[in-house]
Amino acid sequence: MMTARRRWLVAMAALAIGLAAGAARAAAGPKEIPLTIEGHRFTPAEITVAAGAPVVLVISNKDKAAEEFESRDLRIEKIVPAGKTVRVRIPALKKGAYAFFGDFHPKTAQGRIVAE
Ligand SMILES: [Cu+2]
Repeated sequence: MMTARRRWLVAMAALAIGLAAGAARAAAGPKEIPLTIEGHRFTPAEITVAAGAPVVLVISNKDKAAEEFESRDLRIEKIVPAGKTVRVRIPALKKGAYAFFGDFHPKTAQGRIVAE
């Protein structure tokens, strides 16, 4: 027969295992790739991803002006306010190159995602 204390320890151990499993599942989500906007340019300007797996771009705008991350190839448009960070989900891609640009500063803000 379990004592009350032992029952409590077993319950806490089960809870800890459950929390660890939840954390492992969260970590197995789409890969996150940082992308910085500074001086109206993207860094890195070329992002390599694995074909067939979605990723999340974590786009930080360090400029004092808003930018819009845009890709006609991917049909994505997302405003990134000045000084803010936004997350953009990129679907699983076939092998190839997919251009993106900053719609508010297209002369300098250019980049591409290469899926291989
Ligand atoms: Cu646009």
